[in-house]
Amino acid sequence: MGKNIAEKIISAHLIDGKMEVGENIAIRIDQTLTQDATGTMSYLQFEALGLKKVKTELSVSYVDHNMLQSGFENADDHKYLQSVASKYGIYFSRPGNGICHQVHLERFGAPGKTLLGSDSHTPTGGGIGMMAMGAGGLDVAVAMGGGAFHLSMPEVVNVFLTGKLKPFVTAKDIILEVLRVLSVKGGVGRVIEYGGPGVKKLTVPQRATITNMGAELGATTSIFPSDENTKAFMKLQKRAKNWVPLEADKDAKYAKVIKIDLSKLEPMIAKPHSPDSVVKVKAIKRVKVDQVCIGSCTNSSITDLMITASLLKGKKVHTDVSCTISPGSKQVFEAIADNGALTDLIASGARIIESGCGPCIGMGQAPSSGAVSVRSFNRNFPGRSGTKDAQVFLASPETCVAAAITGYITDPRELKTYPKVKMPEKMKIDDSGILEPSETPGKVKILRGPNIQPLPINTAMSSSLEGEVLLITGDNVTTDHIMPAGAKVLPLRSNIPKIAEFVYYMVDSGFVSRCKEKGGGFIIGGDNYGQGSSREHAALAPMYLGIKMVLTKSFARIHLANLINFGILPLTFADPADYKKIEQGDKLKLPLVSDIIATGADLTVKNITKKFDIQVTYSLTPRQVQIVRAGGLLNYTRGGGK
Ligand code: MIC
Ligand code: SF4
Repeated sequence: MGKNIAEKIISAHLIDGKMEVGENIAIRIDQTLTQDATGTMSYLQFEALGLKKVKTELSVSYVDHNMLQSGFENADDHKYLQSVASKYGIYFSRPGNGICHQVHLERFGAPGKTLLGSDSHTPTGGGIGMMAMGAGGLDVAVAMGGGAFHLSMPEVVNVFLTGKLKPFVTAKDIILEVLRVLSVKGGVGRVIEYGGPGVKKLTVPQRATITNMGAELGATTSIFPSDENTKAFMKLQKRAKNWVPLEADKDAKYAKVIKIDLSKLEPMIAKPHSPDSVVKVKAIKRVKVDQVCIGSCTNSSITDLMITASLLKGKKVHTDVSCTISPGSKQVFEAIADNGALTDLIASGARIIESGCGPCIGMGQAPSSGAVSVRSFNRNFPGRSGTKDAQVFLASPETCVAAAITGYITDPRELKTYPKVKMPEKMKIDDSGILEPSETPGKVKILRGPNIQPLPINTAMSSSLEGEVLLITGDNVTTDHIMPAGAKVLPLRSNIPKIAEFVYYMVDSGFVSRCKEKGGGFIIGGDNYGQGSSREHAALAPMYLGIKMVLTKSFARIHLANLINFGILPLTFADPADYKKIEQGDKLKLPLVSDIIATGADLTVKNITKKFDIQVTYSLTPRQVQIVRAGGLLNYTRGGGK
């Protein structure tokens, strides 16, 4: 039987398990990437493994998130990351060299390879036919140590593209349409594989926009074939030797096919506060805009910025709008400087920011109170911009420019002439922003500033669990709700005791003190609990506060794995209707839970306060059961577990 692209890559990397949907499989990881906000923890964990060198084909450490240096913390982390990389055989992409996903696509990614990254937008690599997945920092540390990546075999959904995009309709509108159709949980347990004649009409940067924002579907990853366009991109990067063709077999099977006629698409926009709140731009009437931000790992390629510059050329940003532009990489930044496009951007009144994540993660440029911000980014969760009551919309760079010029959310087709921007035929390749690992690693001293605190380690699970419900959340709670980012909190990523003070603080400022007062307890969640980022701090910090169990209607993939990795028991309601019967403050008991999950027997949670039993399920593999019982993956590995 024929194979689709995902099956081809998985079978070539399969170490353990059967490739049947839902089965637990283990695959070999060729490449890893980390970024600074998750990287310090990941390297502390790698150090704890006690190895001399990474065992992957290639590992890269990027600095792109924690770029504001308003205190010593971020700068300390950068030094630590640089020294660790040098010592352990890891390439180091310096601050200013660009956003991890953009730079990895340009300089390191290769079709047919597996890539595991401690960032949820790692699937960007799917734009060149990689099987690229996001994971918690601990899973990435294990992969750097040569360990397999364990996942449940996803089902593969085909998005079949026909036709050609019309002027002012973009790759961003394609992924926004997919999000409209599938929703933020529509990709859970799935790989989204693109195919059909429409694929040929999309360049690599366009494909990468789509695979990048596939993270918002909750998908395991998204992937495109590797074809002539991929080859042209690799050639442009002077890496043609890394190109291999990759396509689905003619008789490949898919769990579902979604057809999109590109010629029928129109400019789309995601309304506050979810990437799947998608409507046509023209449906939004007279919304005044305060801020426009162009950039992020979704839309900061050379073509994105060339289109932005061409549309802004000779125009001025509206006086009521603050417009920022952050190039995705030093390569892109230099190219627009060399060809003069940067001058057009500066002349328009746009504010140019260094290459990095910047406003996307609330690292500066927080909008004014109640502001409307239109961004070419991928997430618009409440408060993520740094301003609690800001209204963030997500759209293409074209729609962003239309808003920047007119001061209102405007269909970009009103700008009339669509610039003819093609992929450049040549790019200047200068890898001076990427440092090679040391040839004398024994001499490298690891630099640990006071911001880098030891990793807290959980204790083994106790035989029974008892405690209070400390919080009940709704559906689609994001890791931005659980463990907020932003300029104030991000610098504490290497300091769990300090960052733990901010768990859920935008949602319920009393949560942390309740945890302390009650000596820990439980969280009850709705559907798709923990969607969004890969940040393991959203599990690690609650663990530090004594959270032992999270009971939900369903979980998002990466957060579920992170809870298990840090020894928090993830359970789901057998009957979702029971969710409504629990109240904050209820006392719950799970008698002999450790033994019960070890045998795989049915599990009941007792509500002592309201005197009723709740049937729960735990879809944990035998290995995951052992990890949770041990109090997390580090304890499990130290105890000899594989
Ligand atoms: C994000 O976009 O939310 C982040 C910040 O890149 C996160 C990683 C992190 O929290 O450090 C992600 O996407 O995984
Ligand atoms: Fe950075 Fe934003 Fe991309 Fe996350 S989504 S990696 S914060 S640019």
